[in-house]
Amino acid sequence: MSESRDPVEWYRRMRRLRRFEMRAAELVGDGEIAGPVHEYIGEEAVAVGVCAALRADDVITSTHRGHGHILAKGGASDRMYAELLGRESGYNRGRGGSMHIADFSLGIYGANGIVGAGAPMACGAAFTFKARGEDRVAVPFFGDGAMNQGVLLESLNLAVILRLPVVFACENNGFAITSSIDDMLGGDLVRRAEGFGLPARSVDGMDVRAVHAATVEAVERARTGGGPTFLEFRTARYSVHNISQGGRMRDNRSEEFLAEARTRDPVERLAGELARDGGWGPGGREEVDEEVERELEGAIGFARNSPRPRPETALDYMYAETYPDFPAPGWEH
Ligand SMILES: Cc1ncc(C[n+]2csc(CCOP(=O)(O)OP(=O)(O)O)c2C)c(N)n1
Repeated sequence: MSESRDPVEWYRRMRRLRRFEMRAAELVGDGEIAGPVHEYIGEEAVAVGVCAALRADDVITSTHRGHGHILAKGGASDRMYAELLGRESGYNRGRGGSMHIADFSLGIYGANGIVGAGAPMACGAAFTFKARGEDRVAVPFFGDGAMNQGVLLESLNLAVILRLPVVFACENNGFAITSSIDDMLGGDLVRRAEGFGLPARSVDGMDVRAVHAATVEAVERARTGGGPTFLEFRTARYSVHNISQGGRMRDNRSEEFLAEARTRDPVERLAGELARDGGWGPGGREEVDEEVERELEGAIGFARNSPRPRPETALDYMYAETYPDFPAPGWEH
């Protein structure tokens, strides 16, 4: 999905993320999706604001809560639903499920179930861009919980010493599964990042305009050789950590906490601003919403009508059969 500075387009993308997730939750409830689904609802402004500041040839790495990042970078909803429903037409031919969706052609270097693991991958991509003299940028998305992972901290250090074109996008929703950041994080998130020697700032992650503006600035710095930036986006996830056929996970956040978060809803906030400023086109919000519903309805239909992998192919694609340069000349067992 291309760069965009159009707030109506941002709304369309956020609405698409939200409705994609709501329909996915229904499909879990109906027993059509077997694996776990980590809903992104409430955090839409982060993925949309960040990805709208990226070029098509920039890359992202994602997380276990990845649907929003993938859709915002241009992922196809039909192939995503097909993957969630375990169909051959899915991004991973139905074998990967929610946490392994990737599309290298769109610069999506993959969702990732290993907390923090997208950061070194983004550094690797950025290192390649720099070595080749390309002005491309890599953005790892990760949560506040990942800030306690060693590999994330090593990646911050590496990005600084190699002056890599990376924009670290930290989605601080205040919780890692059921653990509050107040109980889990020593010091302050932004100051911790600053300690590695890169510019770091905190941004209202419920405001897509603020997310976009901060990212544009960081991307510009990275693209022009200024090195990495750390952005903390203060956001909120509305749902429990994940849902699955096994039921909903325990949630120890209070009703008051969730109710307060919903008063800052990113989708409704932008919709309200557009209404106030006369920013909607002739068809208004309704036209955009209907367009999104039509797309998702078609995407779910596509997934449902796609065949499941045949059982005898269960091990296909598990192992690489050949490596172009392996074994290397002279290499012996
Ligand atoms: C290396 C590793 N450790 C632990 C886990 C188990 N785990 C899955 S999600 C999660 C919490 C992640 O929290 P955060 O990074 O804040 O992301 P959020 O779920 O809030 O989006 C944990 C601990 C894991 N998947 N990988």
